[in-house]
Amino acid sequence: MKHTLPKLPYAYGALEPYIDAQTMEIHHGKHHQTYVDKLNAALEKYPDLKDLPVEELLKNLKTLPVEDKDRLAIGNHGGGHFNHSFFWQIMGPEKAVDEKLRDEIIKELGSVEEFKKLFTETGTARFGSGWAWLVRDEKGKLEVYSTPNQDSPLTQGHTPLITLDVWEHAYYLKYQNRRQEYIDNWWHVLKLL
Ligand code: MN3
Repeated sequence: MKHTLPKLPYAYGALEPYIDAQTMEIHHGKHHQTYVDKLNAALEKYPDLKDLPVEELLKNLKTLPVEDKDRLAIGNHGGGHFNHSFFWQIMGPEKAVDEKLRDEIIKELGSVEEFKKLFTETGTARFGSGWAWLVRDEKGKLEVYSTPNQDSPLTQGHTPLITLDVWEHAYYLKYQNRRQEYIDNWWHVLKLL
């Protein structure tokens, strides 16, 4: 089984004006596709791993029976594949509020506004390329943090709930160096809250 690029659940222009169609087309069609291709290439010599879903590869990354350079490639490109697949799904042109998640955020983090402020600060402060996350940790508690590069919370045993790509390729065409403005606008297309 080869890993494949998932179809976007909406048109490239559906998140306008907050995320422009050209950025979406390049981000999904080129960047994400490249992670899928390179993940498949890294798995070529491991037939036993070829049928594992990307989530399982990432959850078990530290103990996969592979050479270290391949572990790095599977983490980078598998992370890139999973993180983007997840990211596309939580966005949309229309809100589909997850009331249960909303209530949990209010209970554990004070309010939706406080969560947004913390998440925005976390994404803005990530040095270089990476992702901001809201996760459920191994004890069931909500946590907000960022990861570098394509590192995935799955590898730490955490369950992703919300994520934001803060690599420059996610926003540079429209926002150039204005990451904070990209994040502020992104809340409009996060469908869950
Ligand atoms: Mn990206």
